[in-house]
Amino acid sequence: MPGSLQTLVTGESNLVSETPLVGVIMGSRSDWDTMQHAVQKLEELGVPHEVRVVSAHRTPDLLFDYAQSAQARGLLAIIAGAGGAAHLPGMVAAKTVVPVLGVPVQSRALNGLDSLLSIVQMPGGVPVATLAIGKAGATNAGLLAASIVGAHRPDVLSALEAFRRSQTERVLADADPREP
Ligand code: RP5
Repeated sequence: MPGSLQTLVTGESNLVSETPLVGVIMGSRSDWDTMQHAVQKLEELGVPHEVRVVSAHRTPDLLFDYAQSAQARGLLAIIAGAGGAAHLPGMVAAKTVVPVLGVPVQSRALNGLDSLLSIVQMPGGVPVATLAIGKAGATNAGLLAASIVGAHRPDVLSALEAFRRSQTERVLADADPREP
């Protein structure tokens, strides 16, 4: 295993107590404001996960190591967020059959339209499940990854169902928009 990946697997700061089932990666630390919402959902739903900056352009070798070893390490889904020329999700998908969920980060220059188009327009044969731009996309990526994990983990599926129920109940209990 390459040194950089060894650090990822053994580095305490990146690990929860269980073997990660979902990898959350992002092109830059500056993506964290957005990507934290995916991680928040994984935490709420009890999904073992790892978090790491992996840049398609600045650390391409790490990207290849990460994607190539993902399946063997037991990852069931990879959430990949990036902004601008957002090649990370597509390049990861090119190197693994683990499902990749792409989150377009809202860029300053073009409001995330560049990120969205970079991620969504994959050639047929190499899929990336592309989410909405920004916080909503990151949140939904966390929920979608939990659904994938839920097929193997009944506890995660139950947590996801409970989340949906409580969301519905919250809306029904507060249905009059004129009330503060
Ligand atoms: C992308 O470039 C990253 O995903 C980030 O959204 C964007 C800008 O990166 P920084 O210059 O802020 O590191 O690769």
